[in-house]
Amino acid sequence: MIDYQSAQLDKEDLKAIYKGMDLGRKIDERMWLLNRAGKIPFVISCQGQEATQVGAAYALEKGDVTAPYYRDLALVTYLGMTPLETMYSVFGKRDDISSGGKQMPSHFSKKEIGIMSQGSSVATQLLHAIGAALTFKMDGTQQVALSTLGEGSSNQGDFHEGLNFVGVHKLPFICIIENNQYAISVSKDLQYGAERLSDRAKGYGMHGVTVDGNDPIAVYQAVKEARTRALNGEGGTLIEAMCTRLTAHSSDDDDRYRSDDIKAADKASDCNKLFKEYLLAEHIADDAWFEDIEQQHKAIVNDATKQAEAAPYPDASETYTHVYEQGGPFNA
Ligand SMILES: Cc1ncc(C[n+]2csc(CCOP(=O)(O)OP(=O)(O)O)c2C)c(N)n1
Ligand SMILES: [Mg+2]
Repeated sequence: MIDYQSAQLDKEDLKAIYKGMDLGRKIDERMWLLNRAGKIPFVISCQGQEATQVGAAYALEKGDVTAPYYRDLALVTYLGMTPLETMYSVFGKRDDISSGGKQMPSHFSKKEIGIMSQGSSVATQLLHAIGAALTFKMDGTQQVALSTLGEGSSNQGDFHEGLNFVGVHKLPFICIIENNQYAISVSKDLQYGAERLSDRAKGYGMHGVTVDGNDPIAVYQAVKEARTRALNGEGGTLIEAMCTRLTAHSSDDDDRYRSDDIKAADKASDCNKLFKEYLLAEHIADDAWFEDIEQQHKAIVNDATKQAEAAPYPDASETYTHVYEQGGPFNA
């Protein structure tokens, strides 16, 4: 971990960051159990990327806008998506705030806290956030837009076109590549030839930096600095956060392409475990504090699970709500 004082964080900040990481992990772990028990159809996991996600979210301010990607459960939870809202979504229940239980889960959106709507086509979310950044620049407001994506998705045309636009117009935009080194089964060596994806920033006219994505303090510092630059009119930043995908790509992927040795090594770099060890070693929190947080989060996740499981599914009459303006082909 980098020195937290040099990042202008104090011990309470670090505890708040850990809490965010732990809550994200606990919701995610529950989702896998529910999936394997046949209760929810699909999980795509944030596990191993919580340090990047919460470190980044911690550096944002009210009024900033995010266009996250499907792995960002810890990020959106920290920003204010409640565990119950997440559970409604994964159960496909009517009260799901993103789609009324009709989209795949993990297409996060929550207008009140600036989370933009998204779909599954990777990298499209960048363009939405860059549009928001253009608005901030035109209106002269003190806001930034942040978008995230995986390293595999950074080979999409949307990424290159979007970041080029950011560079041309010096937009208040922050892009984080959560580089977990796999795009489903394809390892990073078969995805790109560059040594560091942040080097691409130079070609767009942006600032670029690669950070240890297992260190929430380093990610926080990088996003904080990017935010300051953006608000000073110095344009966008591309941050590559090196992290580890601790699970299979999704609940539909058996992950046999990673050897047991690789999986064991990945487990050892679990960011939540490493940050907990750091907080204990630095005497920032003790075992009793961690035990208390665990219990609190378990109770929150239990309540959310029970409530969402008991909630109603959407009615068939709602099939076309928010899909067709006129209420669907039968009513057009
Ligand atoms: C435009 C598009 N092409 C392909 C897919 C199928 N797809 C979904 S996730 C994924 C891999 C993305 O890998 P990466 O960007 O590294 O993100 P990660 O899942 O590793 O976090 C692919 C190819 C898609 N959703 N959208
Ligand atoms: Mg990846």
